[in-house]
Amino acid sequence: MRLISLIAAAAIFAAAPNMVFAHSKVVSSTPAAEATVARPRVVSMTFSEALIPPTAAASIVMTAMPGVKAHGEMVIRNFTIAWSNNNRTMTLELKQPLKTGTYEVRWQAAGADGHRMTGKVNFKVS
Ligand SMILES: [Cu+2]
Repeated sequence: MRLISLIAAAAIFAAAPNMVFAHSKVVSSTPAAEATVARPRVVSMTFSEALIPPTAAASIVMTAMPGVKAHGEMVIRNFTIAWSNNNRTMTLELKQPLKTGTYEVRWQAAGADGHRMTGKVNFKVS
C-alpha cells in the first residue's frame, strides 16, 4: 500500500509541469483582448504552443450591437482559417469587415498532449 502511494505521488509530481505548461492558451491576439478597434478584416490568435489543426476550430459571435437592446447572439460565418508560425497562429480572414458591435471569438484546440482546450477573446468594433 505504501509503495502504491509513493508511486502515485511520484506520478503527480511528474505530471505537474505538463499540467501547468502544456495546455494551449492564447498568448496574443489581433484585435487584442478587450480592445476597441475600427472594423477589422482579420482576427488572429497566437497560442502558447503549436496546435494540431484538425482539432482546432473558432467561431466569431456578435453579442451586442449599438442601439439594439435584445440583440442575442449572431454567429459570423464569412471567414476562412489560415495557419502560420508553425501552427501557433490561427488567422480568421473575413470576407467583409466586422460591423460595429461587441464580439466574442470562441476557440477550441488541442496541442501536443491532445487535451482539447477552449477559450474566448472579446473585443469591440467601433
Ligand atoms: Cu493536457
